[in-house]
Amino acid sequence: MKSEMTMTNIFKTSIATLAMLAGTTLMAAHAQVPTDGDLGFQPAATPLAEEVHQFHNLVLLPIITFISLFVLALLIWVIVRYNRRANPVAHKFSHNTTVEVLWTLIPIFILAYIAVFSFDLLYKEGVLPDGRKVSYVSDGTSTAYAFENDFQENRMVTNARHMEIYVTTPAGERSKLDGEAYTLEGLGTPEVLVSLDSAPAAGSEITVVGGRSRIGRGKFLDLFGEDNSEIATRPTLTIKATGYQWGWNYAYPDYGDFEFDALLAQKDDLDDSSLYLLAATNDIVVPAGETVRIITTARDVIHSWAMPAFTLKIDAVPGRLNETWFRAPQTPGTTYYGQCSEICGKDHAYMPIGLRVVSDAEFEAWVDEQRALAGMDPYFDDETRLADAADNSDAAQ
Ligand SMILES: [Cu+2]
Repeated sequence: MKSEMTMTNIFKTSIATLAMLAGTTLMAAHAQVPTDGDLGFQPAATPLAEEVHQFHNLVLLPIITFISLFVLALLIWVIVRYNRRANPVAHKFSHNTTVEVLWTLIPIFILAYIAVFSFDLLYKEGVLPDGRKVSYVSDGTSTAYAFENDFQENRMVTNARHMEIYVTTPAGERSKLDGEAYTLEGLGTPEVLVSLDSAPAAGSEITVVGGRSRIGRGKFLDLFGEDNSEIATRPTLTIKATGYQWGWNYAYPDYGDFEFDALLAQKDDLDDSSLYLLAATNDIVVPAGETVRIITTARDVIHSWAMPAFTLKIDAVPGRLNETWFRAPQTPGTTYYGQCSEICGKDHAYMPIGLRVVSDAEFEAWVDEQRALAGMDPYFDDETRLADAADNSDAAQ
C-alpha cells in the first residue's frame, strides 16, 4: 500500500514537473499581446481557460511526447536492424494478427481517454452556469419574498444586476420584471428580501433567480488531487456579436439593445502601433468578474468569434444563433484581443476583436455613454452608481 502511494506521488510529481517545464519554456515572456517568437498559449484569463491549459499540459502534451518518441524509436530500430547490409534476406510475410489488433486497439483507447476530458470541457463551455432558483406562488396580496443567499460568503449575490425576477401568470404567460418593479434589500447578506411594487395575481408563480455556481472542476483535476473550481454567477450580461464582411457588430440587449460596429483600427489611429491588426475601432466592454453570455450570428458568410486568452472560439453562422459564455477576469484594467477565426473572404485577417475589462462604475458610465449615442436615457441613476462605487471600495479592502 505504502509503495503504491509513493508510486502515485512519483507519477504526480513527474507529470507536474513536465507540465511546469512545458509551461515555463513554452509560455514564458508572454504578455496579453503576442510578440515575435512566442510559442504556446496566451496566459489563461478565465477559470475554464486554465482548465483547457491543464488539459493540454497534463494530458495532451505527455501523450503526444510519448507517441513521437515511440515512433522515432521504431524508425531508428527499422533503419538499423533491417537495412540491406544488416538484413540481406527480407522476411516474406503478409500480415501479423497480434500487431494489427494492437495498433487498432491502443489508438482507440488513447482517443477515448482524450475524449473524456475534451467532452467535459466542451460541455462546460457550452452550458451556462445556472445559479439558484426559488419559486413562490402568489396569494394575490403579499409583495415580499425572501431569497436565501448561499451561506458561503463568496457565493452570495452582492449586486442587483445578479438577480432576476420572473412572474408566470396562471395562464402560463411568463415575463421578466423590470428593475423598477421591485426593490432588493440585504444584498451580500444570507437573506435577500424582494419587495414587489404590486402583488401579482393570485396563483401566479414568482421565480427569483440569482446566486452563483461552481465552475471549472475537471475530472482530471480531481485525478491529480487539485481543485481549481471557482464561482460564477449565472450570466448577467448578454452580448450579441454579429460577424459580417468585414467587421463585427455588437449589441447589448440588457441595456436597451444599443449596438456599435468594431472594424480594424488603422495604424495611424493607434497610440501603440504594435496593436495594429489586434485592435478594433471599438472594444466590447464588460465588468470585472461578470459572467457574460456571448451570442453569435452572421449577416453574410460564416465567421467565428474567438478570444484566445479565454480559450473560446464559436462560429457565427448566418440565420443561426450560437451561444457560449465566460467569466470575465476579476481585476479590471486589461484589454484582451481576438479575431475572426473562420476564413470568410479577402479581409478575413482584418476583423479583430477587442475586449476591455473594467470596474462596475466604469461599465455603468460606458453603458450610459453608448445609450446617449443611441439617443436613449441613462440606464443607471446616480444612486446605483454611488452604491456600486462603495461596493467596489469595500471589495478592494
Ligand atoms: Cu470573418
